[in-house]
Amino acid sequence: MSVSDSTLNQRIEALVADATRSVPAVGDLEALHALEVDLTGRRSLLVEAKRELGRLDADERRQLGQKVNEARDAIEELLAARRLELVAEARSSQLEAERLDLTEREPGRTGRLHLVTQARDRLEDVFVGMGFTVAEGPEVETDFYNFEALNLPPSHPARGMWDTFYVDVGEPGTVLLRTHTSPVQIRVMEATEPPICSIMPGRVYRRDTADATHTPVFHQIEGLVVDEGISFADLAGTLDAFTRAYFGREVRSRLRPSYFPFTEPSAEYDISCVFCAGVGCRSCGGTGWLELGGCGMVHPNVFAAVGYDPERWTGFAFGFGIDRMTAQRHGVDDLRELFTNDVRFLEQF
Ligand code: 2NM
Repeated sequence: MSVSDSTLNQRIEALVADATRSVPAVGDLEALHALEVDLTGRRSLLVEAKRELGRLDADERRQLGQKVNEARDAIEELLAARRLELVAEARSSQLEAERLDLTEREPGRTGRLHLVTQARDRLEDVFVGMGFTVAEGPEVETDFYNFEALNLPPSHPARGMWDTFYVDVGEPGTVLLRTHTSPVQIRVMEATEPPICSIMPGRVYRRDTADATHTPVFHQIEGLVVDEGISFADLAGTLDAFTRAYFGREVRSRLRPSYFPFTEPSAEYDISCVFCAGVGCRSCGGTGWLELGGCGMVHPNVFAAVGYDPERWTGFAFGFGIDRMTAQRHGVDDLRELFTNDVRFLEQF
């Protein structure tokens, strides 16, 4: 081995030793790139040594060549490892810098859930306690899920019961904002075999002018139970158990005949007035009862639309408005208050 190539050998070893200390200590990607140029670039020792190889005899060339390659591999591995670390650090500090705090809480004040959200959470708790699962679905729906599968073909006169917002997508009249959460029940039935015992809470849309008793956006909760041998008595018992669990043991429920295209028979669901215990007061218009929602036995055509055999399965469904029920309970006499989001109103609850 010549003098020059044994010095080269030592310098390469020193270079690797130096890189082993310096590369992991580099603080940012720019500095890492500069160090990479120093260590492996055109003017680096490794490239210089490669050039020297030509002047060596075969044996020495092989030895030094191997040395250079090993050194390059080791250094590139160090660089790659540090680059990975720095990229990860840069990414997480960027994420941290761009993070948006959407809570908007003032120091020393605790935020709260919106009144409607509180009501929805409690409704879910009560139903889950009774064995229901919670299902959700899209707010932008098709005519099929919102109407047709619910026994409302295009010609059905009862379609006028819902003032629908249509979305300007596809064929006119095919895409809409759901007018009730029932399309979620259709989706659940399509996706699973009975037994089904689910509730579907969520936001729904009707083309109404906002006034004290109407808002174009509101919240519903619907329930669906399907199995063999489900009867109207199961419907009445379930709603009664819910009434007592949610409103209190002393509150009673009753059903009155009604009409919905998707249920037969159909009924209105009332509870005894929670303000006057059924005696009659201003809140219940002197009747002693508060109207909560509707219900009924799922129409055989609805089962047929989702591919269930109507001869085998029976079931009931019910639905009511969360906003109205909550407003009534808290003596809010204008539903618009729920969506104006004036904190002076909201922080009362
Ligand atoms: C209501 C009242 C009565 C209902 C029925 C169905 C389905 F999908 F099973 F046919 N979903 N929702 C229903 C029945 C909803 O809300 C006032």
